[in-house]
Amino acid sequence: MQETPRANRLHISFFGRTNSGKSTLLNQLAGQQVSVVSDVSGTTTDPVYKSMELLPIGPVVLIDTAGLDDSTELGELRKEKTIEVMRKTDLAILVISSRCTEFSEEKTYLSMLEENHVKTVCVINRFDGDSIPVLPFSLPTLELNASCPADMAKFKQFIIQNADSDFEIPFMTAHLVQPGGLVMLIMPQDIQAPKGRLILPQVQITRELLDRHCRVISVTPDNIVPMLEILKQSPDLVITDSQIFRLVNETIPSNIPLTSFSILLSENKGDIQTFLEGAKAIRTLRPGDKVLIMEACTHHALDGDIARQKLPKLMEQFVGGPVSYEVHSGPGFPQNIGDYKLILHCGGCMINRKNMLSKLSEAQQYGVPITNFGIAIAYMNGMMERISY
Ligand SMILES: Nc1nc2c(ncn2[C@@H]2O[C@H](COP(=O)(O)OP(=O)(O)O)[C@@H](O)[C@H]2O)c(=O)[nH]1
Ligand SMILES: [Mg+2]
Repeated sequence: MQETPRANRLHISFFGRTNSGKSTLLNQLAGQQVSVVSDVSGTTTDPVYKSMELLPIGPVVLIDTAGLDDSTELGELRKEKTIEVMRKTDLAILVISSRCTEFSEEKTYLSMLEENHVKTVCVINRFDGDSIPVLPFSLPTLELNASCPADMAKFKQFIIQNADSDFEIPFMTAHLVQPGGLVMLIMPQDIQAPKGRLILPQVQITRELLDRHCRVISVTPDNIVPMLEILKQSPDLVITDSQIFRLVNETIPSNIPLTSFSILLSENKGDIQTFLEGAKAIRTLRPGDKVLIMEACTHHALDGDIARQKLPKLMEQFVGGPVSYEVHSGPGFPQNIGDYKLILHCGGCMINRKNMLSKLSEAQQYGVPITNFGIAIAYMNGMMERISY
């Protein structure tokens, strides 16, 4: 856990036809051979990821993609992968070779990028001795020679200028507790907790609170009461795993502000208003309605799994009969999302903000309400008035 999680890095992706010099450019920028460079079209197949520090932006991840003009059987699959990458991209770099004489392919890229609301800049890769083509679209553009190390300083500067200056990951707790405040974290280390480490939201929130000079105490649920008894003051804020919201609600005095890791994360990853609105749709569910339970990453499900057992059980009690739920893991939604009455999404600690926002807008486009696990649990336990967000 020493590395900045990929989800908190600015995602910079390279798009463009095969042999335009994308991989060469990425390798030069990263200062190492990350992506295979070759003049055989379609050498880069799966997207290639390289994390690095790009100061003053900070931690970034560079993503190399395959060209869309690859006509092999795998072409269609690559297109899907390309779209998947676009949906998490904060800054797209469209690489155009100076040898290019017509720009239909580039226009296809641009319309796909626009559709996915991706900020885009152009690089014209000047192959030796070539003149520079005139582009039929206007975007911030840099000319360079991808195989020339001396051009990399210009390229870095170009990226820095065009990266969103507001990319800073905002604090999740600033509106709930002041520096110096006392915060109690309730973190069950049950069988689902990974062996020997804390999960990402717990690590991130702890780190943020320490950065903000709060005083942090962590307990498992059995130690809530003993800890409260020895404290000379009440905590200014309690942050719990949302799976035990109900128990914590019964244990923590009602005058102490209470929230959960996933609720704090949803402010940071996406748009909490959309999730709060989405939660209201739970009330309209009827037995048999289709509900999509969406996990961003795959993990081995254990007994008591939140997505497969806890949430379905809670929903069944709330709705008054079993709903027809489907669990889907992975970066994107399944094909048929219009069929669902509701989407319950995990906290999304492993995906970046851009990725979550893309999903919210896709759900919105299909008119399907979406909320996240923590808010759904709070809602079904009648705790919406009780929680702070
Ligand atoms: N002469 C020259 N060759 C380049 C330049 N950039 C890339 N190449 C070559 O063009 C071919 C394709 O480059 P690559 O980076 O793999 O392109 P990609 O398919 O867009 O990733 C390779 O043989 C590179 O060595 C350049 O600026 N000048
Ligand atoms: Mg390549």
